[in-house]
Amino acid sequence: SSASSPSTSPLPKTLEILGERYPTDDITNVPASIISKIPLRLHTQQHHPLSTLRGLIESAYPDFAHLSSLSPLVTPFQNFDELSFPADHPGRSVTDSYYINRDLMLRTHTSTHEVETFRKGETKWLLTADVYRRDEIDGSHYPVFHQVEGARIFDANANGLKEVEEDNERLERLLAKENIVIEDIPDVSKTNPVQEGHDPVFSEALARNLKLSLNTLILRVFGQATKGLVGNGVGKEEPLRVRWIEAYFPFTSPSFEVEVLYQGKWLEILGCGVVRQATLDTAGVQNKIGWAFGLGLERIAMVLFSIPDIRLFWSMDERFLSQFEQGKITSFKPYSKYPSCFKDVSFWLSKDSSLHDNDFCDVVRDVAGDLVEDVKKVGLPPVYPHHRGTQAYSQIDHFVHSKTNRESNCFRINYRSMDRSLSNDEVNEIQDQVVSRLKQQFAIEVR
Ligand code: FA5
Ligand code: MG
Repeated sequence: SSASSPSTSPLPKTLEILGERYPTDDITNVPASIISKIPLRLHTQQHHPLSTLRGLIESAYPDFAHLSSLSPLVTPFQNFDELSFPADHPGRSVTDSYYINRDLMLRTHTSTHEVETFRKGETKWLLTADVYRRDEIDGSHYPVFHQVEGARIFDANANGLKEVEEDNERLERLLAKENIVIEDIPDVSKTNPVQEGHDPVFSEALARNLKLSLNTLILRVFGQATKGLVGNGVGKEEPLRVRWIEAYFPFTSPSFEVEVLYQGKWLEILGCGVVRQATLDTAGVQNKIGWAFGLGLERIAMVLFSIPDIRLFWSMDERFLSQFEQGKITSFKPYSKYPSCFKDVSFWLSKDSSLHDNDFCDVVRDVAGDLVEDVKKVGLPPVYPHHRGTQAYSQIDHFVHSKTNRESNCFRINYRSMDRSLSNDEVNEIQDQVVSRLKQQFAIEVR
């Protein structure tokens, strides 16, 4: 990987994505560095850890449809409205999501495809895809990551309920034999309620089915790791610990998140719940009722394959790629760490202009690509030591100058390649490009 060439005009009239041209407009915010990731589809690349993990998850649901080829270009209507997101939900904001234009965006989650998949008549399905979110820069966040959506729907009648209850008994029996400790919570509660119009008995049975199904999946995925395939997980005799937590999603109720204890840390791996009936109604399957989950692949793959930095998934370096074999969970052996190079950018932001942290990070990523390891806001510049510790300036990463009403910001960029040593000249050149892009795109005055 290397830095992209200096960008000229930050906003062309059209953007080419997967061979098609799309017009830009006043809310376009998807940078070239993100567009270049769209064709890669890591979850389908043979030998890639994300592909192996996808296969492992699919093998736990052999009788489900396995989908993985849907375009990431979706309408905000599909991504949000069809899933009952309120009009003012923060996820819709240009600071959180990537927009091609007002009518087209990059999906922020695989739930985007629930309606169309149910509409096709699928009743048991998994869907794996790349998803896009604007976010901070560090070892565990990347603006592109991968999710697996899973869903199962049943006839909303006595036969359907019987099917769920029988499946629950089967799964209970199966799990009883396994070395797993589950911290459970009620299937429904006042704060995590049955949907209006749902039979409480059916809804509870569905929530149980969802939990049992996912506990079984987790056992398969993490149990694999504990059965000696990798030696650094929980010990062979230690039980696998799973914890269920109450959650909220606009498109499910009741809703849950699941965490797994791995190497002494609780790891959030998925969100799920009983599908909102509005979703199924929109999809034309009003007579069905069911559950869905959405699971993030990177976090699980990082612990299963001992991958220390989320950027490594995007590495083209043979020293990374050649370590993995399709279908096998093996520990990554890091090659040597190259030195960091820290550079600060301090600037004034005039009061009537704005620059979100995510805007800053996107500029850095666009210029530096994967040569940036992390970006942190740093404390007050030493020229104003008297501001330290006072109430108004207790937030150390930025402050407003009392006379000129301008805001001061300071970010520290950590440049480090995963593949080689960076020269000082090279980093200085990248840093210069970052600064000039910032000046070009935002009303800032570099200090
Ligand atoms: C969702 O995306 C929901 N669509 C999940 C869902 C599906 C709920 C179906 C109900 C029914 P959330 O934003 O919490 O929820 O993300 C789900 C999972 O994706 C998280 O548990 C985590 O494993 C992963 N994830 C989320 N954000 C990131 C990130 N920035 N980097 C890596 N993984 C992430
Ligand atoms: Mg979450």
